[in-house]
Amino acid sequence: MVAVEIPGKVLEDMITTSRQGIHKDPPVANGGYLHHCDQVKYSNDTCKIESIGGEPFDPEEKYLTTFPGQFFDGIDNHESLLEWAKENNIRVDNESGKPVKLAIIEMFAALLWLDMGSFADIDKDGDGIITRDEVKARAIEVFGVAVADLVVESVMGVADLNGNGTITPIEMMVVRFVATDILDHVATNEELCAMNAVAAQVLGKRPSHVDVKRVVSELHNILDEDGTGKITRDEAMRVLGEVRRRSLLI
Ligand SMILES: [Ca+2]
Ligand SMILES: [Ca+2]
Repeated sequence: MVAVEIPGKVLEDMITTSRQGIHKDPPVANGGYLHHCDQVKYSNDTCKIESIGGEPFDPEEKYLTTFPGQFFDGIDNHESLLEWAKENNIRVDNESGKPVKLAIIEMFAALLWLDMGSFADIDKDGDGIITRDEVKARAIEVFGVAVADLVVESVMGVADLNGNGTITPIEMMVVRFVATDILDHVATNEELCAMNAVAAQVLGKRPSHVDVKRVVSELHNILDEDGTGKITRDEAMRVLGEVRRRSLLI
């Protein structure tokens, strides 16, 4: 999968062209029917995108879009994309992007943290650090013995940002922030409010004024790469992307 900003009109044409067969009588399946996430509202009747992310669609606007990198090699023959890429000298090589399987595993591994309870629920000895054994014990409680080993590898891999084999409250907060954002797309103007709610979950209590100040400022140092004082989803995802991970593909 690769993430590319493409003009709305190119995206609309890709969807429309890939679905031409459904308007034939009888309908013709061509195997390239382009699906999209529920943030895109597209009408098969008018062949138009009506809205994206709840905002009116603008064909001239650029939209950050993720799709298989092979589209740029010509698979499924998305002519409008190929023409646009050629005109604008956009090149996507085979090393770009991330394998779909890995992206999906990371996403679900991040989401699993939402089921793991508070930091205190996992940190059984209360020393402020979560070890692999503590993650495993909690995973057995939450998910059962049968899948615990699989879950441990995934959740440790995605949350241990500095790769030292343990999880700190900040690391847990980052992964929960990302997981919450995957579900609710909270990384907008309400980011800090959302982070407060996350702080409450991670600390297992309503954070005190001092807790929040400390945690949020530490979090800002980790996430606010460009120093604007605001944490963007891109910044959170970049931090997640720097995770030193075991190979989850084997
Ligand atoms: Ca511990
Ligand atoms: Ca760590």
